[in-house]
Order: sequence, then structure tokens, then C-alpha cells
Amino acid sequence: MSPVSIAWAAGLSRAGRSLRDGINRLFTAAGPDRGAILDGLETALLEADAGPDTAADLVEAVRSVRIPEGGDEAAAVRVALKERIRELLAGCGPDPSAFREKPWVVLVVGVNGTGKTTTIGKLAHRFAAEGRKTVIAAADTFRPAANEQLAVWAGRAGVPVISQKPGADPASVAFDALDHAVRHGADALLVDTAGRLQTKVNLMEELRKIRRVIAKRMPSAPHETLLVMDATTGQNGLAQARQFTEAAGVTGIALTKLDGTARGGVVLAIRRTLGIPIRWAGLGEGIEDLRPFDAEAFSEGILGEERQ
Ligand SMILES: Nc1nc2c(ncn2[C@@H]2O[C@H](COP(=O)(O)OP(=O)(O)OP(=O)(O)O)[C@@H](O)[C@H]2O)c(=O)[nH]1
Ligand SMILES: [Mg+2]
Repeated sequence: MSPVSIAWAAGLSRAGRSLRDGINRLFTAAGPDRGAILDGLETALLEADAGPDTAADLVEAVRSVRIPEGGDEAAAVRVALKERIRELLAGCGPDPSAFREKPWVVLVVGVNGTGKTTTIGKLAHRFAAEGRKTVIAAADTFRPAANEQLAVWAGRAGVPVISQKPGADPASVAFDALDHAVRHGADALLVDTAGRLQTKVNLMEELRKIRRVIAKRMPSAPHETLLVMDATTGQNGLAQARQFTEAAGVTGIALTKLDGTARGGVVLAIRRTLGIPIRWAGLGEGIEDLRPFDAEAFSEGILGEERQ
């Protein structure tokens, strides 16, 4: 395995556990009986939060596999499953066009408490470590102490944060910060926003306004609208994300708290259902605990050779 795969395998040992264990168990228990394997696979996928459509999709991929006389049924199923998972997750990972514009503007959105501010701290740290001049906009002017929390993260990452008083217009903060980033030749601007429920029409309208005002200062921005999603909310989170995506023009997903769920199947459901690339995976609360999403390593983590 590559170093990236090893890091993933460690970080995702929990997230992929239910699926990996379920699949390994069923290969041992079902023997060469394809029908039993298919039933068990569907159950394992549902238990791992892959959702009914994605589970049916993967079962179908396995159903059509042909095994030569005397061939290894379990091995063939494993290969077919891995292949389909790779297909489903193709195109995930950090945006290949990132930093083509200067500054590269990332608007970070999501429901309350999903990990937006933490993810911004981790991204700022990563960008700064890559030698990219990074600025953060504190456009969550709603939650008390949001400025302070962001300032702590910015301090850790060693990047400046542009803020106004609590209660200020978030679009105005975003504009000021972008203006600062442009004038100072920054490579990246990360815009934090307040958590909001996708059902609150006025709050979704506020996001649209932030986007419009950003575009007034830099017509091509925001270049990425990153939806931060909590992996532990599972299928319910998926439904929320769908509406959020429709309303806010999301172009990528950061999936957080993958370290806190045994149900990594939600990764497959998100990609297949929403069709939006998963760019980043949050695997803990520390500044280093963010990984570029790697489809290869993820499928290896789920379907690796390790057995009980
Ligand atoms: N285990 C784990 N915890 C995380 C991860 N990302 C964020 N958290 C925790 O989730 C909690 C909420 O994180 P925040 O970054 O404040 O979330 P937010 O989306 O900015 O919240 P609001 O601004 O209130 O909507 C904190 O306790 C974080 O430490 C992750 O990848 N794994
Ligand atoms: Mg926040």
C-alpha cells in the first residue's frame, strides 16, 4: 500500500469497519453460494449506511460477474465490488483546478455543527504549509464567539483572519476579506459562514447574497462552494445535503467525523446520489486530521485483504 493508503486505512479503520466486517463475514459464512453472498452483501451495505439505491447498485454489479468453472467465487465478487466502488468514486478528491485563479475563493457552507470552522482551520494549515498565502473571512457573524473560535484556528495555522463585529452583514465581511486578499496577493481565501438549516429560506437567501457580493469584487468567485457534511448523520444527512446543494450551488463536499462512524458506506451514497465530488475527509479534531479524499485508498480500506 502507498503511504496515503496506509494513512487512510488507519484513519478509516473505524469508518469502514461495519462494511469491511460485514463483507468479510459473509464471505466466510456464505461459502461459494452466490445467492447467499448477494443477500449478505445487501445487508452489510445497508448496515454501513450506503442506502437502498447504492446497495442495489453494488449488488447488481456483483450479480453479473461470471466465474470460470472452479474459480474463486469470493475473490471474483471482491474484485467486482472494488471495481464498482472505484467507478462510483471516480472524480473525487481535491479540485484539480484549485489555485488557477488568485485568490482561489472557497465558500464554506453547511448545517449547524458539521465542522465548517474546524475544516477551514485544517485547510488553512494545509495551504499555508504548501507555501500558499491564505486569508480567512469570518463571515459567521451570527453565533456568539464564532470570531474567537476562528481566530484560534487562524492563529494555529498562522494565517490572517478578517472579521467585523458580531451581527455584521456576512456578505460585507466576505467582500472586505476578498478585497484584502486581492490587495495582498493572497493565493487562497477561505470564507467561514454560520451554520444553517437548509429549510430556512431566509438563511439560504443570505448565502446567495454572500455569493453575489463576492462576485462583485471578483466575478469568477467563489471558485469552490464546499459543503461540510457530518458523516455520522448518515442517510438523514444525505437528504439534508441534497436540498442544501440545490439551493447553494455546492461544487464539493468535505465529509467530517469519519473517525466517529462505523458507517463509511455513506460516502458511496453521497457520491452516487448527489453526484458531487467528495474532496476532503475529516478524521479527527486536530489540525492535521484532514485528508484529500482518495477513492483508491477508500476502496482498499473497505475491501482490503485484512480478515477477522
Ligand atoms: N471527531 C471529529 N470531530 C470533528 C471533526 N470536524 C469537526 N469536529 C468537531 O465538531 C464540532 C463542531 O465543529 P465546528 O468546526 O465548530 O463546526 P461548525 O460547522 O463550524 O459549527 P457552527 O459554526 O456552529 O455551525 C467540534 O467539536 C469539532 O472539534 C472531525 O473530522 N472529526
Ligand atoms: Mg463554525
